[in-house]
Amino acid sequence: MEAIDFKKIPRFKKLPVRKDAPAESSWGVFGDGDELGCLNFLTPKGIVTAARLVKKGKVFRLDTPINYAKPPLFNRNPARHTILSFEQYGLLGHDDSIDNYNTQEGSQWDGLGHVGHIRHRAYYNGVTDDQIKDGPDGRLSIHKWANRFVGRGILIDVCKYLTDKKRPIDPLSSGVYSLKDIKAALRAQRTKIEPGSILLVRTGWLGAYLRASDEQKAEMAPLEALKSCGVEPSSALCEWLWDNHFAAIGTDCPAVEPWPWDFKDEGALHYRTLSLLGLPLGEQFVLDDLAADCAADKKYEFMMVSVPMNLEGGIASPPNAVAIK
Ligand code: UVW
Repeated sequence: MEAIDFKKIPRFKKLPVRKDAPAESSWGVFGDGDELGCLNFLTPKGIVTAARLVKKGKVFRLDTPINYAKPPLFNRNPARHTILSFEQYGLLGHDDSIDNYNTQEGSQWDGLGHVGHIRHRAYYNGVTDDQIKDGPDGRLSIHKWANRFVGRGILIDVCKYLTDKKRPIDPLSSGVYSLKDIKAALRAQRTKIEPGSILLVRTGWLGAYLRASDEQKAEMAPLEALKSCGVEPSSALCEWLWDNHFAAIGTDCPAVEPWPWDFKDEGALHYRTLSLLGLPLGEQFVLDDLAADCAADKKYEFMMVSVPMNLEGGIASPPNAVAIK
């Protein structure tokens, strides 16, 4: 992890810096071989500053329990957990086996190998499909983030903001939280953006999902049936994220952007962020308790520690994240 001169980072309007790179891409900004994208905005100085935000000793776990969604969304498979006994060796003891585990079955960071650009047929920084699949040290692997994801986190509770304004969005619809609403919520909270922050946006989806009946959960789980709110998938949103040097964006909804999104639409946020900017997307994060605490003490900033799985060649990971205040 290195210091970074934020003043030298080109503005979004000046992207791309490489002639052969797609429009609105950051390819080459951090070097042609870079695999970390916007995580480069997390710096040692940023970590020290983040640690100073710890005042109360309160810890908020941001991951759902494994297999929380029954059934998992997007036709993903549930994990099978078995407790294995050591009894045959004369030891009173156990260990675990988790089979069939999909790293995206619940809370997750989408790694930069999760989605490549539909037209450019390439992932962040021009990495090809073969380079991703090619063995244990695959390019853009999630294990390259395993000791990177620490810094100042901020929460924007746009769900609360719009609910307070009597303009709530139904989280279980494909409703859109606009950039205008997100900025207004930020102003209402009086939260300052600092370069190198990890942005969390509360949409209210996870709470609404958890309140649904078992039958409703079963009905909404398949990829073809799911409907979810999300943030505006626009160039303007990406400009705001990039020019403020956000390191990542995580939300409590299934796709950050509204679901369904059209895989043929180049304007989808998955393409704009993962493939073009190298900006990690976090989904199905647990934010309600953190949001309640932020509303109570009016402090929407905290230290965030996320330790993605050390899975060589991995595509995504549960965030293994905590916010500490
Ligand atoms: C897809 O968008 C396909 O998956 P996810 O929302 O988990 O990134």
